Amino acid sequence: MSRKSKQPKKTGSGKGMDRRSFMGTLATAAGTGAVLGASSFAPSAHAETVHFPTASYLGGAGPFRSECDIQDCDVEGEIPASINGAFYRVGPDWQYPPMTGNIPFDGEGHVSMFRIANGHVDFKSRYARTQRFKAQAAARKRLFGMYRNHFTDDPSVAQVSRGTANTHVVFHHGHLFALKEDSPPVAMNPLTLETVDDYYTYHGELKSLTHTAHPKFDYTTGEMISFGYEAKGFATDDVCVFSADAKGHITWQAWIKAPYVGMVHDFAVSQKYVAFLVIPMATNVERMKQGQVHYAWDSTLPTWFGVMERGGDGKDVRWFKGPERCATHVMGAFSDGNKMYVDMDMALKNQFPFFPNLHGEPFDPKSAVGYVTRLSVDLSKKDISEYSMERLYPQAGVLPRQDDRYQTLPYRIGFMPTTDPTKPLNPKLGNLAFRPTNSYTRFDHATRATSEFFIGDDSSLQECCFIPRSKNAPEGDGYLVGVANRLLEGGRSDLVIVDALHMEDGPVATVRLPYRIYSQVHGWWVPGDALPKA
Ligand code: V55
Ligand code: FE
Repeated sequence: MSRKSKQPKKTGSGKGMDRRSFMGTLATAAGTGAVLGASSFAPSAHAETVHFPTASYLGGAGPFRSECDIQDCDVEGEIPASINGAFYRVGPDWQYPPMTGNIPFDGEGHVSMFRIANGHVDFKSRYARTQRFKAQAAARKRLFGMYRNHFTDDPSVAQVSRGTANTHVVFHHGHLFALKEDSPPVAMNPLTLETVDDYYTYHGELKSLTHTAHPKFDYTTGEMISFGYEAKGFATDDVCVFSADAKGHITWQAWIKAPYVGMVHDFAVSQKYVAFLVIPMATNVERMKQGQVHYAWDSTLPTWFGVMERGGDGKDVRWFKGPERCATHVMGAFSDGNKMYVDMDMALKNQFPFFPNLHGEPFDPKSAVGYVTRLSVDLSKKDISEYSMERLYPQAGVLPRQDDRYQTLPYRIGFMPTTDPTKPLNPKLGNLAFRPTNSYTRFDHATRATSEFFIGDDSSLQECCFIPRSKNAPEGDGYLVGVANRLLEGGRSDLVIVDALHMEDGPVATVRLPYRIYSQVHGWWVPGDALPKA
């Protein structure tokens, strides 16, 4: 497939090349003028020695930069015999030192896999070979500037996709997709983690120029439902919603307009409706032209909750207003008749210290604390203009998940990494600016009961992911997996496996890695029988 057919706006580079070959890799950059001449060692292309400023090591966002393979990781405890599959995770990991002031969300996507079967665990990690990664590798230097700001790029990469593939990794129609919401998916081989397509367009059927990192899966139909925002290009208010069937063909596509151009990070799909939340993390073209990141938090803006019929043409979309709030992730969503319910982790104000507040307010950690909050509207009411909100639990946290088999369906069980302030903190850690994420909480919406796994006083937990105990196990019956950082060991990483029905019992198994791996944004479980044969 030529790059031209895959990427209509980005012509003139490497047409018809085998993108997996070394020459193809070179051509990716050479065709754009980044590296001219036969040798990637042309001195003008990389006059500077690579050196990372110390600050870029902070915040747990890397750089790690090592692609690894460990066969038979060291396991403490017992891996349940029924666990067979792969836990994938992705996060940003700087390939080259970032532009001064750039933010962790702009590092190159690094994907890792814990392949678990018969009590054994193999670990593998590979960078996604995005167009951007390959161009920078060929030039031996950074060519892209600030987070989602093309004004700050080297002119040579104007035709190269900016996507970093650093946010989420999911599996559908045989492909592992590394996702960034400003660009189409990057397809990887689920067994080898080789990049097989750096600009995936669903057999050429994708009309949106962008693709969310949070597609939803309807396990009753095999569909992957997805969307793109800024879908007709930079700073456009167009949102494209679509669905791909089990073979990756787009069978439904609709366009709607957002009330303003703001971050639409996640979305919600029920059997009947699709819902979006637009938050005051607003695209700021003026600031971008001054060399800043894509977003600034505009506290004068409302939130808008948009609901449309799934499978419709989008003309029915209704936008319901709400106050300033920050919410990025959906735990679960369902409809009941004409009512749509969406559970998100929601905070009062900007939750991201590295996205500036537009009106000069200092970042407020208290207003940034997220709580599981249920957003709802009754679409049979023609006269309402606002959505409803209810805080469901007192636990503070972010990155909620569910038993993913229940996506689009009425669901009862949710999970979230939380910070339990009643638990001890190891005195050897001294005075930390923030308490580490020290627990995973299980939420039962039917009874509002919760239970908690506490990792210990010296560790911090990344996002968790649910593994069903068996294919047809009841909702929430299975295990949680997630990476812990051992804070007294330089952040060394362990994968913990917790019985989701016995959260308080501690991990049933701990997979000990010999080093600190880069921090994950999101992760995904793929059962062994869905993976291709080795
Ligand atoms: C998020 C993460 C991103 C991003 C936008 O968690 C939003 C939310 C890792 O990149 O670009
Ligand atoms: Fe996310």
